[in-house]
Amino acid sequence: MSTVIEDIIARRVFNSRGDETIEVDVVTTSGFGRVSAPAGESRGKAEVVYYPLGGVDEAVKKIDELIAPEIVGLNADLQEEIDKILHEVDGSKDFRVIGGNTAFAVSLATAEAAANSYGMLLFQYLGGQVARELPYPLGNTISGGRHTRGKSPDIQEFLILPYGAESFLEASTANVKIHKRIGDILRRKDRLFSGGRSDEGAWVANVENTEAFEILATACEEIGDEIGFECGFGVDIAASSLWNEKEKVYVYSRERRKRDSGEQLEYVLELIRKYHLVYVEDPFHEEDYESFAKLTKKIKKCLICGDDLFVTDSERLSRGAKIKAANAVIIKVNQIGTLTDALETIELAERIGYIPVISHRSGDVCDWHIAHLAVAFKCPIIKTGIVEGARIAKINELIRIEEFLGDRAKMASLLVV
Ligand code: 2PG
Ligand code: MG
Repeated sequence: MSTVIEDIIARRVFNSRGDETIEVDVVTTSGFGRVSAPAGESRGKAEVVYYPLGGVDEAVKKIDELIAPEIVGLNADLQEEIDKILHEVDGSKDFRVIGGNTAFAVSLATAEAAANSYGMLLFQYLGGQVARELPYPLGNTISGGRHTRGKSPDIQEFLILPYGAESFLEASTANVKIHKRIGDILRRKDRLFSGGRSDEGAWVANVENTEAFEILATACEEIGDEIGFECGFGVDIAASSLWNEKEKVYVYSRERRKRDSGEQLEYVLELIRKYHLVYVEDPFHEEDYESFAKLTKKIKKCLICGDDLFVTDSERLSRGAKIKAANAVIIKVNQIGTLTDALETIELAERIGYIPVISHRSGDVCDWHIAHLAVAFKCPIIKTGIVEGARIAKINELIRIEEFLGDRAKMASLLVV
């Protein structure tokens, strides 16, 4: 068995939105890893740059001309060294030269190739014997904001979290049932409901925020009663998309309302209390650490999660931690570029008591790697949709991992809810 990298092959493929993306094969003497990169729609300003000028074709060239010569011949299990080389070859702070998605695909395909060379699954290779905890699936049911066009809620994602489940299979079954029940309710409510779904497989419906909350509350309660465990819900407000920097207000166009920072704080607090929300992501825009801290201080049993706020960057997370802004952090490897960078953020989160929530992107691919990262790096929550091919790829992989672990499998502990 040998992990020596013999070849790196890059190509242009498509993501679930039909946009071009990069795919990378890392071939070792005794194994192989293949990864293609996802893409966000509501991206944080501090995320790395996805591609160099010239797009995916240029990224493929960079791999052939700049990256492969540096990496071929090295051992694929030298993850940190390879990720360091990616930074050195790029030379910029935000991967603008080779592209963050280029780095992402090479970095993750290297890990996959190493695991494969050892005859191990990715989660075993990265997490070792102790990796046996399954995450709770946080699933999108109704889309709004920048993830939709036309009439829809202002809030980007209405999410469910079946935190009472005792296995991943039970949890993902609950999510599918609730998603279907929400579809039934929407159909009954609106004869014109087309059954349309967003990129993430969530319903696109002509409802306002308040109606969406009521529908989620009903569906979670009904299905919770049927299956016999608690299912909570929450939101990704994606507030940077609502923020108007000039006027210093959040613009809720569907509601025809504007809220300044203080009003936004009151509004979110009211939502948490009224609907017993268990999860709120990006309730404020990406530079407003102070409001995140104020909200976190005022609530008890709810995860306040930073996505655009932290962009999987350990420096931004430690800045937030100093004032206790949020208590959870979204982990999207392609926001920061490499596996090593993402792991640094996860490790920091663990040290400072923040919950790492591993996440898909709205434009994703049928890869399942984040399912393995969740188990390997003990992320108690995976945010990856409920239906739609790219989401199901990850959900089904976790069902397989749970089966593979057998009696050793257990659900992660989610103390906050
Ligand atoms: C988010 C994500 C994923 P995007 O805001 O959390 O749901 O969206 O990938 O478009 O940034
Ligand atoms: Mg988000």
